[in-house]
Amino acid sequence: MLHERYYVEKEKQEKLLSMKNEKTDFYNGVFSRFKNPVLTREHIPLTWRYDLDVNTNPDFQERLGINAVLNSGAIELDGKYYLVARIEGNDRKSFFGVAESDNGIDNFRFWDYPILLEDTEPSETNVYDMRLTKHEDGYIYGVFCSESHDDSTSDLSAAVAAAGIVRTKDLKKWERLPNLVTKNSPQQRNVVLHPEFVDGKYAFYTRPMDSFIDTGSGGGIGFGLCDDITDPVIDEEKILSKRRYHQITEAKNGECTVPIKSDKGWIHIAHGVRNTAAGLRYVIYAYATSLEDPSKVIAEPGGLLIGPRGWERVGDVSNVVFANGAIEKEDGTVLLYYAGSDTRVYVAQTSVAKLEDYVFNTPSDPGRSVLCVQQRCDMIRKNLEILKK
Ligand code: M1P
Repeated sequence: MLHERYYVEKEKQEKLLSMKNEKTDFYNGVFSRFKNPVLTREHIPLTWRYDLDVNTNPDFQERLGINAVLNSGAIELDGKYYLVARIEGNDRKSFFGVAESDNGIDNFRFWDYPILLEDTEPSETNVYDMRLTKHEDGYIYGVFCSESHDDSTSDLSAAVAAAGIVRTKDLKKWERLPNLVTKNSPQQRNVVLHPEFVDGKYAFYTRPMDSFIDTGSGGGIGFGLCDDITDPVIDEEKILSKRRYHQITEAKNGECTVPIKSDKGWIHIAHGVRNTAAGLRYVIYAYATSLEDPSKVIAEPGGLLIGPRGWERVGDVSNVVFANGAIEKEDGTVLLYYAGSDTRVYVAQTSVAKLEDYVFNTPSDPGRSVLCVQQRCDMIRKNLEILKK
């Protein structure tokens, strides 16, 4: 017999899991927002949190609580939508779990077990933010942050971030490969594997960093090639999306999702960070690179694509939107999964055509207030002429 509270909690959860999601009335012509988050800590199976044995847990207490469900990799396989979510336990350690849905916008349910990675990195303390790449070599790769304590100092909170790599064919069996080595960057986070070979090599979007939080001399999102994914070494990184003074990328930036191929170029979704009196503010932006040379930027719309709004702003790390997964459907619809304030996962719906229009036709940031006003006045003047007719 189970504790009576189990049935109450189970029913509450079933109601949440089977809730339909609807678009909000938010409009900007580029993407739609949805009312409900697609994943929250309440989506985590009760079996992951409670000991259901009434002898060892007579009061039905949560034994291994979950604090948040956030930055999720995303992939479509055989008509189903999968999120490989970052799940953070009450103990602050993150791990990965696969949640599955038929439509990608609601009814996500976690599989029976979280992903147990091969324990090949003895100093690794935490793992998070997996990007999933369907690579043309036939594997699905997961690239994530592998974090260890920095033993070279007595500072308890000093850490080292590296890019961990796993691969799979079915999201069930995962093979762990060595962590990525970038010869010129001591730390890496937000590393994404490009889906195609470039000059016959594996191509990575990197984010060179001098230290764990500050990117320091790291100038932005990098690009590097590696010959052998089973011994992944990048000799040289070229900076493509740069950090810039008084723009959304001033403090740091990072590649969010696997780039999306359009007729005009690779469309990249990234995050930009600025510092404020209230702490770091994370927004999502987009840019494009050339189809012939994915390391060459060909369009850079100014400003943010998604900023934290409403409830998205509230959570463990407030004022943050962060994405690491998107799915392009066969009809060109794009589902972009983004976390609100490191606490829960939302979905935005757009399309390759809309993103292409946005990336190639949104004016770039001219860099100074006076130029921005001129840019806006040019549009207003044209609009007033149109309205006069
Ligand atoms: O707390 C916001 C985000 O901070 C980090 O991103 P970045 O490396 O760009 O600073 C990541 O740890 C991410 O998980 C987190 O959402």
